[in-house]
Amino acid sequence: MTTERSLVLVKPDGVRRGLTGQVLARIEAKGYTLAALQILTPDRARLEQHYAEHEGKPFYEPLLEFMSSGPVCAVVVEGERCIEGFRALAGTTDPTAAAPGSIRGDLGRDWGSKVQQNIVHGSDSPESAAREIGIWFPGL
Ligand code: DAT
Ligand code: MG
Repeated sequence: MTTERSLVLVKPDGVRRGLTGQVLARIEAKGYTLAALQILTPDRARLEQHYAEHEGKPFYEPLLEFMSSGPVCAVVVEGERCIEGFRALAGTTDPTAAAPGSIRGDLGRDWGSKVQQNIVHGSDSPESAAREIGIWFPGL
């Protein structure tokens, strides 16, 4: 058994477009559990922590601006190998290139901005998941 937890975000573009329910439905249809959930507009301090690995990259400032532009839905997803599994459900970072059938492939589009507005975030490793869950759900 390798039951894992992953930190998933429905980003401001997903919430704004009314896609939160579809994203959660895909997670549940895959057999994963929603262990915790909250809707909030993240402040810069939280986003600096969350995206620390990307500091200094050309898309970093537009990314933080976009991510603080409205409510996000933060979710702790639980399930067998759900970290890799949710990344597969999400599809690749660029929504234009993401495979049809994936969240980004089916629902995302290129908005021509400096940052990919690709609907969802999912942790990329068990270490990232533990770190990110601590940022969004301290004490969980
Ligand atoms: P992912 O969200 O697929 O894990 P990432 O961690 O490399 O991708 O980057 C975090 C976010 O930053 C990503 O969801 C969208 C944005 N981003 C990444 N690379 C980008 C690029 N080359 N141009 C514009 N935005 C980018
Ligand atoms: Mg990432």
